[in-house]
Amino acid sequence: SRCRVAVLGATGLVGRTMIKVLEERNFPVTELVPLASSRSVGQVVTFRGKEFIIREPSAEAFEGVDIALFSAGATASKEWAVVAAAEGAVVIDNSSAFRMEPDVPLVVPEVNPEAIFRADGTPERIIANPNCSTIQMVVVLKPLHDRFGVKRVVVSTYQSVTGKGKIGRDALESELAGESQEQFTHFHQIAFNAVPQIDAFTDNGYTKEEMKMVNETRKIMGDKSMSISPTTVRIPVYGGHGESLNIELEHEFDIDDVRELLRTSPGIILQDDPSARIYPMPLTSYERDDVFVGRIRRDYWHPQTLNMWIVADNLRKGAATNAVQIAEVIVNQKKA
Ligand code: 11C
Repeated sequence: SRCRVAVLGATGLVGRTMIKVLEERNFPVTELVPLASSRSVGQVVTFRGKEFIIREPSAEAFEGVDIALFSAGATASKEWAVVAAAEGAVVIDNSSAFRMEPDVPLVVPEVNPEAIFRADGTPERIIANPNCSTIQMVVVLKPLHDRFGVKRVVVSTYQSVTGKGKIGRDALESELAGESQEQFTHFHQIAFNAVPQIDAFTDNGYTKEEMKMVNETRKIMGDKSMSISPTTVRIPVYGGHGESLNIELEHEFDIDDVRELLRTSPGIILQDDPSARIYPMPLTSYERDDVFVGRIRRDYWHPQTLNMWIVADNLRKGAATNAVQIAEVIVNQKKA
């Protein structure tokens, strides 16, 4: 059967990764429609050995599109999601434009795949892909919550420069090469540094990135009572976001049960053998689709609380892979 897939933002870091992930996972694309802003028109992307020319988005470009993956920023999403949906596409939107809209599902397939569908079994027309730092955390919280009840999470992030897209990657590269900074619009050097601000501050003293972790997590987990206490930090790495988690549970646990539970949960790879220096790192999670979990241990002072360290490739599970997995759930239920 036909599956025409549009990618809006096809020349960005996430858009390119979406196209790569569609190819790698053998997604049943019958036609690829790569779209981007006028700046990128005429550039080519390669998919399954064939070159495709980038076009600008328009109602016509979305005609006959079944699935539209959006990663061109919130402004473009607000402009084009309704247009694509009116043309009959299911839009899977990686921007923050619709995430907190009550009628728009916010989905991580390991956690709440059922939210994709309406009561009549058809998929919603617009589905939001969460923020990268939220996605990797909820993949780990979900099995813990189902089994032990998660009460409170204190999380500190160590986020890759690629979260800012090409600008972030280029800034680090040029700083490491000792080049002038004038072309970049950031406030602090990131090379050899750590910056405890991602996105703008809100009135409550937390950044927007931190409030995404609070609000998106509660929506995806369907639990408004869970308290999340985040500090988000940019560090000079490529390849993945790290998160240190301190998780207070409602019920007592055995640490080996926790390890076994996470080892067998979907989307997780356990890398937890400290004596052999095995634990997750951005370099080793790079270009992988899973969430890597290690350093699992009981909080020394609070016996009903866990500590762990998790890493995922923010362009993959944090963005492109999660969006393609949502599309996979839709295509697979059509087949069933
Ligand atoms: C970062 N998490 O690492 C951000 C990027 O809401 O999709 C993704 C922003 C978003 O800078």
